[in-house]
Amino acid sequence: HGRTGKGVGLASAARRLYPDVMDQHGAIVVLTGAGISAESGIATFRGPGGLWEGHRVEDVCTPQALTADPALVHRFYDGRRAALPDVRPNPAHESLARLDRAWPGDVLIVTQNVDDLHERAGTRRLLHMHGALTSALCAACGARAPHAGPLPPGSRCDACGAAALRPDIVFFGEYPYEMERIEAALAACDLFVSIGTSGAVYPAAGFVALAAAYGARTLELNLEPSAGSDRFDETRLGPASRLVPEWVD
Ligand code: BV8
Ligand code: ZN
Repeated sequence: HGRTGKGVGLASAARRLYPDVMDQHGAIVVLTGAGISAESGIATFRGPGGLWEGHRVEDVCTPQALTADPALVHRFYDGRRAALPDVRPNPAHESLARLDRAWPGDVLIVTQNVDDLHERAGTRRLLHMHGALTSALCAACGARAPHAGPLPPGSRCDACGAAALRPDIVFFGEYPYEMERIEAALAACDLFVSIGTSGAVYPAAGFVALAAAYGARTLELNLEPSAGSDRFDETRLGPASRLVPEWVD
């Protein structure tokens, strides 16, 4: 490449990183977690201030909690959805959007996050494996539809009419979205990069081992060592808003 001015930066950065892997426009899979949105002002889960009304995400983000106390669970997600207009993408989201636009090979950004900061930065090859605050799921017919504003328990589904809308969030014990597509991308990628995740939650925490088993090079960009750091070829410690632009550009 080098056809577009932008391409030169990416190409030289990639060659500097993994010359053997990236010359032939290698395929890249990026996994992001709450750490990439921390500098945009969205609290992470397992750091200081990671609790919400004294609850751990593991206690609020389950089908049992939704059945036992729907108002609490809906309130948890309504509060996080309402905060979206007050935050904006940071340089880490913006440089991943540049990578998505400028890299000539395959790129897939898989996020565990439910905020819309990757979309708002312009990333298109994006997949929310744990769902999204900006959509609602019908517990009766499975329809998913964009949703803004509060989502009170008993909200009605436009597709089937049932009063069964719930936050479109993958709870603990529920199957993450698009696992087949993710596994295929991991099997085919030349480089796997993990950004801002503690490696505490599966199956996302197992992606590095899967990518490495298929021969990909693996890189971790995180503020502090994670549960999976020793599985990566390389770990760089620091804030995502500095490390991600340095890696991409
Ligand atoms: C499933 C919903 C079956 C949305 C979430 C025992 C062993 C293995 C697995 C299990 C087990 N017991 C139970 C399980 C299964 C369970 C699980 O893994 N539990 C954990 C707690 C042990 N997993 C599930 O139930 C999943 N489903 O397994 O189904 C299956 C089996 C096989 C294959 C397919 C299906 C469903 C998991 C999804 C649950 N939903 N969220 C929401 O409310 O947000 S998980 C929740 O945690 C969020 O999605 C979040 O993304 C995710 C992971 O957290 P992180 O993103 O990593 O955030 P965290 O705060 O932990 O860390 C932030 C990191 O950023 C830190 O490292 C920090 O250092 C760093 N950081 C901070 N600031 C910065 C920074 N980095 C850079 N710059 C900064 N400025
Ligand atoms: Zn429905």
